Amino acid sequence: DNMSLDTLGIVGVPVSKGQRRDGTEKGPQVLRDGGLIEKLTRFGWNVTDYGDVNYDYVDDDLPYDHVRNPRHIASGSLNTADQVERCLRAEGRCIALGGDHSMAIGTVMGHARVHPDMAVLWIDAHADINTPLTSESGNIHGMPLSFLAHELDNYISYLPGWEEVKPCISVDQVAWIGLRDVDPLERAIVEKFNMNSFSMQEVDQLGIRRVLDMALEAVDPTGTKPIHVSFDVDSMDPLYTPSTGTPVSGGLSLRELCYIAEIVAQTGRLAVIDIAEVNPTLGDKNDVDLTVKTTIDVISHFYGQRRQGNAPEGAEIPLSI
Ligand code: B3U
Ligand code: MN
Ligand code: MN
Repeated sequence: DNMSLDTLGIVGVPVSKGQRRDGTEKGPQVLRDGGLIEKLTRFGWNVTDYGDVNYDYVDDDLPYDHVRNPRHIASGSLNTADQVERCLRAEGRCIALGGDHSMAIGTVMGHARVHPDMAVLWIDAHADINTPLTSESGNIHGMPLSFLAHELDNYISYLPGWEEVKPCISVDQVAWIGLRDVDPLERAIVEKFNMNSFSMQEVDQLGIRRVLDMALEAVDPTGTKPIHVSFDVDSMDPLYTPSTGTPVSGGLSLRELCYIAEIVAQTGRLAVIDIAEVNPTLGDKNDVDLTVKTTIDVISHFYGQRRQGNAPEGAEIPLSI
């Protein structure tokens, strides 16, 4: 393939039916309108926009048990997987703009077709590992990891339309950062499979530097694996990203996200990043503007922006004479 080192693809994943509120389907557009692509271009990236993935409307997509919109999410997830795979093969890197966090079913499946050994950093207030049987809400955005992990296959009940959605990673490939709203049976899953969970408790106890070191050591001990960051903006404190469906106070600061982003960027191995749960229909104009600005800022740090500054290549400082 003709991937050069500085190419990057954008895939919009305008899904909102993984949870109850409309609005996350507008996430890709507000991030584009906020100048994301121009900003990435300024940091030297050759950006190709692959447009938005199709999430087809499905007639009579009745809840199965209490799981809402199962056929719609399954077909959209398969489309997302195809598009992320295509983008990754052509560009080498992909930014998936969501969309609620059910988007990650498709992005991780697509990524796994190209790099099955990827390391996944799941940055979120929530664990998103409910199965259809443990979920109290019936919202699929709280379940993506249960569908993705081989070890949970036996715990997944039948869902209509899900025949082609198959697990593609191991629980050992995942580390969470930022957890602070985990359901009791989700915690039971974390403990049963001895998963890598770094909640806000560990962030407070150890600091973001050690937490990130430990998380990367757990999922990428050799420092060689392609990295998938699944960034739910509700991982951040609602002070910074208020326009999101399930804000939880006591979250990661902008500085902690910038730190994670700069260190991940330094590895040179960030292959796919999901941007999940931006909902521009929640809050007032200030809230939406702040959420979009913060999110674009964080993305920029994942793609080379550094707080110490970035000198242009071959910069010449003007002499006075
Ligand atoms: N764990 C709950 C709540 C939740 C998960 N993800 C979000 N909220 N954003 C659930 O619905 O599964
Ligand atoms: Mn999430
Ligand atoms: Mn969340």
